[in-house]
Amino acid sequence: MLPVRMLTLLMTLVLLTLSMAYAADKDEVDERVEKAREAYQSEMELIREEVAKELDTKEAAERKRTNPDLEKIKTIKSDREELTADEKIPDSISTKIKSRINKNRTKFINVLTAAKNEFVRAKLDDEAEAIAQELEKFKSDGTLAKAKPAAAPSKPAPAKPLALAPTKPAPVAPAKPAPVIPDKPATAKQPVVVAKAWPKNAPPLAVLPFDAEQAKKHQQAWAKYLKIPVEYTNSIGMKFVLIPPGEFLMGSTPADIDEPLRAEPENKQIQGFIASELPQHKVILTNPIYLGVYEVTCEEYQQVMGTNPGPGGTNPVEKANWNDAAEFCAKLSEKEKLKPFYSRAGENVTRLEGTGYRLSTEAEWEFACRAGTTTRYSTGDDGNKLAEVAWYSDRAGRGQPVGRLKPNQFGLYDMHGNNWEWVDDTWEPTFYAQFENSVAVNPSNQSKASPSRVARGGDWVCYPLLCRSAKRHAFDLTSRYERVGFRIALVAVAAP
Ligand SMILES: [Ca+2]
Repeated sequence: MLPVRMLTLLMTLVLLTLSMAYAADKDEVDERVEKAREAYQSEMELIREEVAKELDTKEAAERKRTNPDLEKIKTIKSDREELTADEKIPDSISTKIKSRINKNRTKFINVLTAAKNEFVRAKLDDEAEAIAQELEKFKSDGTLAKAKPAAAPSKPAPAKPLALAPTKPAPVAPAKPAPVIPDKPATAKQPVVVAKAWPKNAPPLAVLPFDAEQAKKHQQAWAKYLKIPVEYTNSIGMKFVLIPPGEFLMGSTPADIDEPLRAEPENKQIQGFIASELPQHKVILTNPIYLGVYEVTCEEYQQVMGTNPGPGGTNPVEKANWNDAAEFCAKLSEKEKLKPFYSRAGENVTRLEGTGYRLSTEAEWEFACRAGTTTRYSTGDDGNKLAEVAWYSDRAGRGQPVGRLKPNQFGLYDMHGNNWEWVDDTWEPTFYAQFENSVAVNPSNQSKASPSRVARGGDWVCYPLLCRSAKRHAFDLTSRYERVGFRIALVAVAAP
């Protein structure tokens, strides 16, 4: 036995070593953050030069016309002046520049988020808090903390062109300015919609967590209330279950993504996807929906589209791009005399907002996947238990026919693994940031700013951490990938 004094000495030594290690880390993290600030600012300077060039070209082109529009020239000139004097980026800039600004912001936000997480892990509470505040401030008005005076923006926020938030806050969940730049800020769709107010006699929302029995009760209560069945089979034999309106925490906490991040020390792209699960935020879904019990199969795809990208049978369809999925929904809606939700022309898809089939929103998908659970997977936190419900880690050598394993508590199969599933939302890595301090009601990102769409659930090759309920991924919407398919939804309407 070591004498108590020796033990105390040892403990002190260990603690001293640990705190020295953290101190060293702190300097390194501080340096990284400072570098990120500088990189952000110098990129913004380059971007402003590009914007200036764009405006000059625009003005010159307008002047060259036979009947130059004097009003237009005036607007361009005033945009140019604001850019020079106030560093305001006008909203008329090209999508290319917008996407460059978004990328720059995202990059900076990711560095700050990672730094905050490191400070939290090292228990450097003050530092973590300072970074959290800087993040908050940057997201809301673009201000950098501790920025070098020379390069700092002279005015805090180019609020007009950068804000996504509605000028009048939405009645239910006023959105904070989003860290993404929409195509047309003034007319862009709000990411938050007004909650449908259900009458007092409507069943309660399905609030997480709940068990299998309660999940059934929620489904039955809403089916009874709407006078519709819990299970529904459509004209071509596709099965659906009723997903009740509900409330849950979407996304992940910094602690939740600690292990997933450590599993990918080298892959910055995957790290970015994982970091996009932050911040965890409250979501309320007010629409009951019917969601496909299975991923759309090759047979079903063949029936509706007349072609089959493979592999065939009751395997989930793969190599369907996002536009193909939207077209499938539109064609099936027409077949069933429902007003289509999407319309496709070539590689352009328009949302018609009809009541027909659509992809679920990202929030609807995660709520349905969790099916009452707040754990990593719908089977708990243990990756080994995932085998009860999912094909993953290449254990079957390829994707499997749908519905071979156990369903989740709502009765949905293959939500984790088998094939990735397209959802309706446009991919923006910082989409969740706007909901950090507010409730997201029926959130749905319909911005056109990004050419990527979100996919969920992981595929049969992914290891468990990539199949988590909160895991987000994105693919180019016009590309066809081996292990990416989809599942469809239909808004459930009360029987007359
Ligand atoms: Ca799946």
